[in-house]
Amino acid sequence: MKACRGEVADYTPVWLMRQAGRYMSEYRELRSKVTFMELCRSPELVVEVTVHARNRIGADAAILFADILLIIECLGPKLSFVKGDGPQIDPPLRDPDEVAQLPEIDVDELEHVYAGVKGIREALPRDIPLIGFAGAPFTVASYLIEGGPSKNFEHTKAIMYHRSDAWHELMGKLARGTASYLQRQIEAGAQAVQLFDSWVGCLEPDDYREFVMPYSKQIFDAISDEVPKIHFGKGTGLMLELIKEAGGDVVGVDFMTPLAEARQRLGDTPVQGNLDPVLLLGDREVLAKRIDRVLEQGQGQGHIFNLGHGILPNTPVDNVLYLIDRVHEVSRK
Ligand code: 1CP
Repeated sequence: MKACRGEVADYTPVWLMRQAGRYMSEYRELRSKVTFMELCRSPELVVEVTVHARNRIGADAAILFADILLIIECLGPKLSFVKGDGPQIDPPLRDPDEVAQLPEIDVDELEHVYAGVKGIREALPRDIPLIGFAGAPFTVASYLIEGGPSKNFEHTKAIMYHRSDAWHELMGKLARGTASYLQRQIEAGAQAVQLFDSWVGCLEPDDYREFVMPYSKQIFDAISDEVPKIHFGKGTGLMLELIKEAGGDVVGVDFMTPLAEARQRLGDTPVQGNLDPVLLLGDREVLAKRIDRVLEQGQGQGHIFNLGHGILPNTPVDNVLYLIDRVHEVSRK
């Protein structure tokens, strides 16, 4: 929490994006018994997965077990996760004329998420903050429109470039719903929130400014000032200043952007990142050097250590434990 505010902390705090799930055998065992959606809809299981993962690795924060795509069901389409293929949204929103018929997002439908937040807060050690999260409008819109993961975002960009009326209406709807969703997580006990704009790096900065920034900004402006907000996007090296301008107290930096450069360009704004998650798959000696380099470039004060994108499914848990210990040891004053 101190690092989020840019204050001096005893050591550089560390958590890992996607730390709560897929690389842990305990998680995979649980998932062999329930579907991903069943897991997400069960506050008891959400508490178990979130708290277990944080305690197992000793991270300085927990991140809620949920998914950025849960909010899509509030708009009507059905969300499912198919083994090997990732998320599927059915039906995808391909016809821009259908945007006007989409309902306003009612975040009461995500009551189970807030129940999970409340339960996690009660089960976590008192000094470990809980991070709530949501997907940013661009990234969520891309899944809604494409129907699943995408490489070129062609349907998404078709609406954005050619039917900007429908695009702006959709983004407005997502922004209002996402702001309420995050606010409800905060009211339930989330002590920080992160907005994931994972795929926004597929846009040119001027397009970001025109088609995306107003909506991410609307979210940050609408939610409580009392908790720190982290704003992350991958591939954002050319638009860090715009990400900061859109809002949030901390800018998440991906692994392709030199952290020292991010610090220099962002001034006093705290940063989070940015070890390449692939380094956790390999040799400890190389890993150690790279951890130290991130710490050095992060410059201590106002730096939250993290990966530059989510942890990969085949990461050995032992390497995660090593990473967290090393960050603490090397950075401790
Ligand atoms: O893993 C955790 O720490 C638990 C919480 C969590 C978070 C923060 C999950 C559970 N998903 C997310 C965020 C999320 N979901 C993002 C933003 C972070 C990022 O960029 O990685 C994105 C893009 C998604 C969408 C999503 N959900 C994908 C990616 C698809 C693609 O386009 O490549 C996938 C595979 C999922 C499913 C999912 N979500 C979470 C888990 C543990 C899983 C695996 C599903 C399973 O258990 O079978």
